[in-house]
Amino acid sequence: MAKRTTKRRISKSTKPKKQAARKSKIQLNDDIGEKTRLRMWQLQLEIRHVEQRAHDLFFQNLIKGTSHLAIGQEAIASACAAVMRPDDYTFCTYRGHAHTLVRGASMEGVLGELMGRECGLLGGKGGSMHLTDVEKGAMGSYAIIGAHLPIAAGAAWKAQYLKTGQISFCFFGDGTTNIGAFHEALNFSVVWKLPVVFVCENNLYMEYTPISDVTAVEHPAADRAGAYGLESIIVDGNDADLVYRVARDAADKARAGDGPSLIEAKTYRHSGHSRADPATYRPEGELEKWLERDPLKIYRKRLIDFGVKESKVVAIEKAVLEAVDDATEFAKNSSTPSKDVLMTEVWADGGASWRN
Ligand SMILES: Cc1ncc(C[n+]2csc(CCOP(=O)(O)OP(=O)(O)O)c2C)c(N)n1
Ligand SMILES: [Mg+2]
Repeated sequence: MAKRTTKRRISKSTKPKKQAARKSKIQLNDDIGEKTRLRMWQLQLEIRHVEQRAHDLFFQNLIKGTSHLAIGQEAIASACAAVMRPDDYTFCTYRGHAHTLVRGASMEGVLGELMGRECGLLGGKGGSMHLTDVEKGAMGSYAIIGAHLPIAAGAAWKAQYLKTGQISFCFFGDGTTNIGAFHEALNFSVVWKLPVVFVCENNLYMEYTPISDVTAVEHPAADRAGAYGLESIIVDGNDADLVYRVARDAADKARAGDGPSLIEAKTYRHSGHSRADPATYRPEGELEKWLERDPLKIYRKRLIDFGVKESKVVAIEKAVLEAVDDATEFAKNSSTPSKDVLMTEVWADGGASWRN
C-alpha cells in the first residue's frame, strides 16, 4: 500500500533582519553557512550574466537558432548544485544553460556552443538546446518534453546497482507534468526506490499557455505526488536558501536508499518562452510583481542583512562579469567547426559508420 502522503509548504523566508536573526537564532552560519551562501550567490550571478550575454549576442546575430533563457529562475539550479556531489548526475531541458553552468561547465564552453564555435561544449555541433558536459555530470539537455525523466531514473538505477552513492537530479517544467513520461518515471522510481530528485520548475507557463488552463490540479507536480506515495513538497523557487534546504533533504533521502522525491519550485521566467516569444499573453502587472521577487534581489538583500560586507558581495559580482566578458571574447575568437567533424561523434565510439 502506498505511504500516506504528507504535505509540506516552504515559502516563509529565512528572517533576514539582523535583530530577527538574533531572536530566532537564524544566522549567516546556520545550517547553510556563509561559504555555501556565497557560492549560491556566485552561481546565481553566473547564470544571470551568461543568460543576459546570450540575449545580447543573439541580437548581434552571433547566436544561431533559438534559445530559452532562465532569467528569473536562477535560485533553483544554483541551490540544487550547492547540494550535489561532483559525481552526481544532472538532467535538464532545453532551458538548460543554467543547470549546465552550475555543474562547472566552462562559460567559454557554454557561450561557444551557443555561437556554434569549436570551443563549445559539443564542438559547436549541439547548440543551446543540447548542452552537455558528461565529465561534470551534466548529462544532457533534452528538447523533447519529459524524455529525460526516465533517463534520469535509469542513471539513478545504475548508481543504485553499483552502490556508488551517486544521485540524479532531474529538472523540468510545469508543462512536463501533463506528459506520460513524467508519471511513468515517477512510478518506477518509487517502486524501485531509485536515488533521484525530480525538480519541477513551475514558472506558470508552458510555451504560450498558462499551466492552470490545461491542468486538473492547482499544483501540477506537488498535487500529483500523492498518487506515487510521495510527500507533496512546494517551495518558493526564488529563494535559494529555501530551495537548498528541500533539495538537501531530498538528496539525503536518496543517498540513504529511501528513494525519490518530487519538489515543485514556484518561480517565473522574466522573458518569453524563447527568442520568438514577446510574451504578450501575460496579464498586465504580472511581470512587475515577479520582478520585485527577483531571486538575485532577494539573495543580495539576504547577504547584506546577515552582515556580509557589501564590498564582498560586489566583488563577487565584478569577478563574474569579468569572467563572462573574457569567455565571450574567447568564444568569439574561436573558429567555427570545419566540415571534417560533420560525421564524428555520432555514436559513442566517436564515429558514424553503420553497425549491424
Ligand atoms: C513531446 C513534446 N511535445 C511538445 C513540445 C513543444 N514544446 C516545447 S517547450 C514546450 C512547453 C514546456 O513547458 P514547461 O514544461 O512548463 O517548461 P518551460 O518551457 O516553462 O521551462 C512545448 C509544449 C516538445 N518539445 N516535446
Ligand atoms: Mg513552464
